[in-house]
Amino acid sequence: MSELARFAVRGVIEGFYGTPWTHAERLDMIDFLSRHDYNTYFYSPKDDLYLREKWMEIHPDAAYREIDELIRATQQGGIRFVYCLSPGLSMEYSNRGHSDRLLHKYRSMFDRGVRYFGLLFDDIPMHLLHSEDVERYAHLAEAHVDVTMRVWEAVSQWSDEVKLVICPTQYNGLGKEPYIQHLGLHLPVEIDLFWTGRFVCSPFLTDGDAQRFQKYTQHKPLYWDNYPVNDLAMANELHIGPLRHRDPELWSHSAGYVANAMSRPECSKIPLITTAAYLRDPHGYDPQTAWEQAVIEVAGPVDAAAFMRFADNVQSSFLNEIESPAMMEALLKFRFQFLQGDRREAVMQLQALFVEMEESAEQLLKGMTNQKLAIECRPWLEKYRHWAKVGQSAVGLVEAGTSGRLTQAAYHLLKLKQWLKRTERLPHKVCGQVMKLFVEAVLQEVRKPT
Ligand code: LTM
Repeated sequence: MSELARFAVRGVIEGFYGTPWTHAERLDMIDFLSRHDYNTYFYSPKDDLYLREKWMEIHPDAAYREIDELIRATQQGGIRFVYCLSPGLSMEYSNRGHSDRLLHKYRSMFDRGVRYFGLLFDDIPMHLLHSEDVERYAHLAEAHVDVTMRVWEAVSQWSDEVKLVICPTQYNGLGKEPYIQHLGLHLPVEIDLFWTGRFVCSPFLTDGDAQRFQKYTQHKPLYWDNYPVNDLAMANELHIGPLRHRDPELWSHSAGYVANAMSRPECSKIPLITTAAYLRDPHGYDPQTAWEQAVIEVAGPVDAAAFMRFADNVQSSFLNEIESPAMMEALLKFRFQFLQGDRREAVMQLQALFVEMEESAEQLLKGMTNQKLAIECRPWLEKYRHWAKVGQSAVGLVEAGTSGRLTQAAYHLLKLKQWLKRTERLPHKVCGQVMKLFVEAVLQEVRKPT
């Protein structure tokens, strides 16, 4: 790897909607980040009231004690702690009292050792909310520049080491939209701008898009990548697949890369290890290899094989076009072999696969070494076990039906319908559409007149 191929910021943001990480989980994550060559942790859970809804109020004493401990842990681990506030739901940008409140909170963190601050305006309306602001500013971007400059002028006086990042309200697109251009052209280049790429969740992050962003805003984007986060509409997906489709030269066209994690920290570690591999060596990055290593590290060597079988079926996300690849291959092989005439062998092999699937699920549900991982994955593991049962009944039906054992076939058909109903009640995404299509094909055969 070239020594220069290095993202300046290699970060993780606790920036999701949903239950924030616990204090113990944060400490563990900071240790994890330090061991995997990340250098920045952004403290910004959307549902921490004191960072967003009650942004004006100071944190309770107990929270300050925990934050002190987090700051110490980041200092010891060589990680920068970024304290982010999201005032946009209620802030009057023209109100000096409001910006003084912001500064008061940033100052309390500066006095605790924090040198990197975030001012986040994401997920608020694209228009001005208060009549005073409407009178004072031509548009939202002008207000955001004004308040950002007020903050920057104060915090940059505190120390030369202070850094500031803004999350624009429009944080995705082409980079040449009027709002983001206005921000870019009116804010000094030392202030970083978060950018999620073309979309909120961008399937691809490309050098070309980064260059265009810089051309129009005069800033290199600081990538806020919404992977592996799985909040809101993605809540039924478990993003434990590897990072994909990030260009290898992105490091040179960006101010850095920050991954938005899931509210499930132990699960997040799997994709975050693959992300660390990408950040370490973007040109040499191979998603599959990094992923296999990540699973061994997080699930542990005893459970790695079973977990990998499970994980192969839990890859649904905006990054991944192919769902359940191994299962898909096995089903295609089955179909081919079955039609070619070696029916017994085809049935035996597919039944063995579904039995192994159930055994893997049982192993992971009952006694996984990494208990926390098992707890976080439980709903998806349950669904995986259910699909194994569906699969076994379906194969049983095919086998009995094609060998003329009609009583057994009726029994398997009943079982299949029962398991299918139970499985489809579970909302979590496992096996994508692959198992469902297989079962539908089997049921269609059954419905055919003899
Ligand atoms: O992406 C950004 C900048 N903001 C929010 C995140 O807090 C949220 O986690 C993601 C994913 O739902 N989407 C957002 O809009």
